[in-house]
Amino acid sequence: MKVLKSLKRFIPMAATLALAVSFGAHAQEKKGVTESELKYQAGASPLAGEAMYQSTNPKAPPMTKAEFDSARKIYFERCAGCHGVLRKGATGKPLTPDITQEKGTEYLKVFIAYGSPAGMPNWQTSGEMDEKTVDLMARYIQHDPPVPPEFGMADMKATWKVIVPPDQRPTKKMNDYNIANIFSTTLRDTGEVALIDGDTKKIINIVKTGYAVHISRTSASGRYLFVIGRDAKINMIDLWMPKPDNVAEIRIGLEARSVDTSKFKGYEDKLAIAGAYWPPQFVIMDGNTLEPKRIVSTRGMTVDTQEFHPEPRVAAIVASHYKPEFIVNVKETGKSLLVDYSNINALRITEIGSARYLHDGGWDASKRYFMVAANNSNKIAAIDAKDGKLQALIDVGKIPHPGRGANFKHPTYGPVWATSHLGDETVALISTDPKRKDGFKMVQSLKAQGGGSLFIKTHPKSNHLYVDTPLNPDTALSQSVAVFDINNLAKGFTVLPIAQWADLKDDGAKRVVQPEYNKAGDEVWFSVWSAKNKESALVVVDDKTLKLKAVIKDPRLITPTGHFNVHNTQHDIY
Ligand code: DHE
Repeated sequence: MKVLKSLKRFIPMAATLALAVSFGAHAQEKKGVTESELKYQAGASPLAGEAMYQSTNPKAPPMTKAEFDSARKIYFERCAGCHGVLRKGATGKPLTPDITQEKGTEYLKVFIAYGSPAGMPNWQTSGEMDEKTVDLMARYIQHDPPVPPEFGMADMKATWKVIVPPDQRPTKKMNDYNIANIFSTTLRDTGEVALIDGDTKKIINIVKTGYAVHISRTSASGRYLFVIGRDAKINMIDLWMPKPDNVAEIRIGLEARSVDTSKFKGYEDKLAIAGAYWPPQFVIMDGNTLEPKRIVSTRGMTVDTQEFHPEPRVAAIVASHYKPEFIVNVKETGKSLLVDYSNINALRITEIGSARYLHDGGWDASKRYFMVAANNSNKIAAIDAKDGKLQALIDVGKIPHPGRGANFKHPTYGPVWATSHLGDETVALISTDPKRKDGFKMVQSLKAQGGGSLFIKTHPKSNHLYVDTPLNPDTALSQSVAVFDINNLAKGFTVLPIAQWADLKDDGAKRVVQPEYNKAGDEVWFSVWSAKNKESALVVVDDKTLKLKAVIKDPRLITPTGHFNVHNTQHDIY
């Protein structure tokens, strides 16, 4: 403690800033990280539980095996989301031994304890780590990063289960649900999804899925739901069963976020694809059974500096409507891969470079252009799925985060696709009409409630545009949503107090997250997301009147976050 105190005396704020800036000499880009982004990125990685080999680096301060294992667990729980599995840097600076050993233990302790204006949290002064832990972590990051195991075909096959084989599944729909209007709601911390009847608002089933489940996607026919957990476990749910439930499952890696299925004419429901964070790879599977067929590594060169990156994570994946192709967006290399699945024994992959770090995105209204956020570059890359090229790289606000974005006809600019931002309060409207002079440029920037936005949504039948702000530090903003009238954007926005409408019994975080329309496009659903031990709910708003329509509460609705309407997800309507 004495050393830290004296160091802190000699390293006042300005010096800490200088240290922070000089720290990432090899980093691609120096910029402040907002509180919202930190909250978002710094989630626990399932790799924390994996055994890894400790290599002894003679230049690093010594560590016992017990110390190393304990530090490794903390690293994957707290640090890997920003600094990367192999510590090559992403939102956070690179922390490879060539950099950290040069800084030395005392320097690193100050950095970890007090944080930096560039966004590093103050782990010790915030009370989240004690002095001993800070010392442990300062020594740990001077050692070679332990490498988690690979996960190849044999590992996948060992986890693959066909719970109900295709020939034992129903040959027609065996229930009375209007399955096109079912919502699959992520129950993040219980590793489940709630299947909710969109007509009656009743829970149909709670289905066990992977750990910290992330997204759901619908097959081209609308019959199957694919759900992926952060632990890379995919569950395939058959909506034709008397009570929809799992029919197949597999793990495609140790950590993942994305899944989709083939949608091109003639290939409907034939193939599924999932992308992993670790190992950095994607896998193409049989769309009926999840049998793994082809695994492709995404390790390779970055788009800009053209240096090798050992862990480029797979971010959003979409299925093209124009060709038998999946678009696989690779975060750290800043490349979109157009994977032609017409012959998976001779895969043809068109690589389109744009900017780092590709994260999430969605189709424009014509479904020809895939609009993907390059969040660290403050840009949207428009990928032309018909001609297989980069249509444009468009400057937007700070850290765009569209989810799948929102498409509507702007009274002045015609068809636009919109994204909100994690890092500022703006909503960027991009013209998606290639014939316009200002096509694929930002034609308008609206001011919404604040930064910390994750998702934005509208519907072809609606005149409203909803913008959430679940990661804004101000609870008045994180617990409400802004709504624009598309025909009168100049009027500004109306605020709907969604969390207040939920009328929850305890004082949880009540973050209002992800607007999602029903099939008819006349209702909008929101999650009111509190911690695991607090009450959460779903709130349904009447889109015409902007009045509360229903609150869905149930003790089983624990930590609801994303929700996916079967029809809108099937047809990419947003
Ligand atoms: Fe997500 C989509 C990654 C944290 C809710 N999230 C995505 C996608 C990626 C991703 C790559 C795009 C998938 C696709 O389209 O194929 N998310 C990550 C992270 O790496 C990150 C930052 C940190 C982490 O540890 O996972 C992260 N995400 C979150 C959350 O904390 C959210 C808000 C709550 C939760 O459930 O975990 C969250 N992410 C979502 C949702 C989508 C999503 C609801 C789908 C949006 C859509 O409309 O399709």
